[in-house]
Amino acid sequence: MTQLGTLEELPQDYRDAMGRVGVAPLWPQMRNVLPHGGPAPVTRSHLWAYGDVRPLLMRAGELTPVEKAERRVLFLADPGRGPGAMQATSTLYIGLQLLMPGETAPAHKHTPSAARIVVEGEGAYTVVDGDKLPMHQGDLILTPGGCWHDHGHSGKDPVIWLDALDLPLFVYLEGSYAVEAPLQTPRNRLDPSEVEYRAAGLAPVRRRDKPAPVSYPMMRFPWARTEAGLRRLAEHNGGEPVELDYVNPETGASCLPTMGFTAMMLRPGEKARPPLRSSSAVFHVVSGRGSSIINGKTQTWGPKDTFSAPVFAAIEHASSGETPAFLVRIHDTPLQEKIGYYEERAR
Ligand code: GTQ
Repeated sequence: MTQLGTLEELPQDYRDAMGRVGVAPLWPQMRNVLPHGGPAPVTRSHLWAYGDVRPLLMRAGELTPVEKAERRVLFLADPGRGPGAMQATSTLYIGLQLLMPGETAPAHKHTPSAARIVVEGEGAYTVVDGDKLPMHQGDLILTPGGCWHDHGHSGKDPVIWLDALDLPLFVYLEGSYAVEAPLQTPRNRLDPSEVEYRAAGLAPVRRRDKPAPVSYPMMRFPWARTEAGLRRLAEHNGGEPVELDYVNPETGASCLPTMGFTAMMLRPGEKARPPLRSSSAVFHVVSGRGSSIINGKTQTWGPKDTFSAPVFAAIEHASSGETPAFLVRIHDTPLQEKIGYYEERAR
């Protein structure tokens, strides 16, 4: 590989002149922005143990009233980017949000898309574009970009959920902003996951003058059905890895434009070695225990823990114990496919 010239080799008066005009030479930085052979990820794999984060979140519940926070969230900061980085990987923002009984988080809509996975507690709900979505443990709830959403809690115990947003992408685009509104008055009806899309593979017949809502027909994926689907697949797929994609039930496409979600089951004692992927990922443990070796580093996980994997990470998951482990994988493959980039490499 040719050794390229450095900035220091250039005369100071030339460097000063470039600075005054607002230009800079590419060649000293060429290999930084176009490293040979493969990317040089900034993200470092990290595990956020629920037992470490939960007490801090509960303390936020005492220190900061929800009115002063709007969203009472501790976000997961990638150690590869230094303290306080508002991203868990290149494109994924992940936060843990606390709502106490009786509290509400006001309605807003924003350009980034969000999804939530319920971690703890019963009785909370999110209202998305007028539909009241109950939040049970493990449920995946979408709040796509541009959709109004507010949160409420009519239960007795604190509720905590995990937020995933494509916020870093929108910040990069200089396109991130929100609009506020009063709390929504929910429609008096069950959400489409309980009605129109109650059975997998079936969608209501539409009329020409009332076409299907193709962008976001279903905002809630109840965990009970996801887990049942995984368990059944595990019994009948010849021992292959068990992973289901959360898709738009009208189109089969990813359920959000830039972020993808899958539910994984590891049978007791099972090891899984996914291909190297150009997408980064965050894994959230719904239940079960195990460990994942990510680029040589072992992350040992249990229920409600969350851990990250950079792009092209070498990953090996293994469950431990007598029961299966269930994880949700959050990734940015849909974005990468849309820009004609997504790559997988065999190991
Ligand atoms: O619940 O609407 O973690 O707007 C970050 C931004 C949650 C939310 C976050 C948000 C929300």
